[in-house]
Amino acid sequence: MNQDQRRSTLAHARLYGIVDFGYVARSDVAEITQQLLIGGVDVIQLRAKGAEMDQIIQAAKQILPLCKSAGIPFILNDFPELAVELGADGVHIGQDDGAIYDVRRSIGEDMLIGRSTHSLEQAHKAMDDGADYIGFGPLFPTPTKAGRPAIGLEEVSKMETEVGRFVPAFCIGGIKMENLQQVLAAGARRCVIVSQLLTAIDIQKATAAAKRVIS
Ligand code: 3NM
Repeated sequence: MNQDQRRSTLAHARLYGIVDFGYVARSDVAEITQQLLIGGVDVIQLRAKGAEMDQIIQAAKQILPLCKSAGIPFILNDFPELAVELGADGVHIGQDDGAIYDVRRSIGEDMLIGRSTHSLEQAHKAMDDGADYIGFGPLFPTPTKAGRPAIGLEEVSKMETEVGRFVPAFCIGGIKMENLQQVLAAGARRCVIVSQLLTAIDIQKATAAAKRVIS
């Protein structure tokens, strides 16, 4: 995927899926990635907090070709240099992972940089600093990022108008089928859903159901 394809795929993306080691056994990485892709996720991230480097590399090498053949960007959480080495489409970084400018300098212009933001102010800053997309949340309390306070729905609409119109913004954190309509009604256009998809009995079906609502 070249730079233009990466950015245009992202511009059309609605549902962002994460292969999160907190829910996915190492042996199931390929199978679960496939289910998310068939279900209709538009972006896939590997999030492997606390994992050994060789496990991250092994998982990324399984996910990458699946994303490539689906025409979907593959984003690595953290580790910009590794993302380059692996040939990932982008890297996702948190608020504490340094300046976007420094990551851009190390990975170049072609790859995507996503930034987690937890307030309207941070969303503006990420856009101004050149993020290709942002995460915005957590909207609701979530076991996937335990301890981080929920920001609620109040700022979603303003964030979409002021930032999301220019830089794809994915709402995240505690989003489920049960509250998805409410999140969209608050102004969200794109979402990340992690635990509800990964703990579903039928991941493909759950993903397709969420995609239908969000599209
Ligand atoms: N980042 P779930 S919330 C990985 O707000 C992550 O930056 C967040 O998982 C943020 O869909 C979150 O299970 C967890 O709540 C999302």
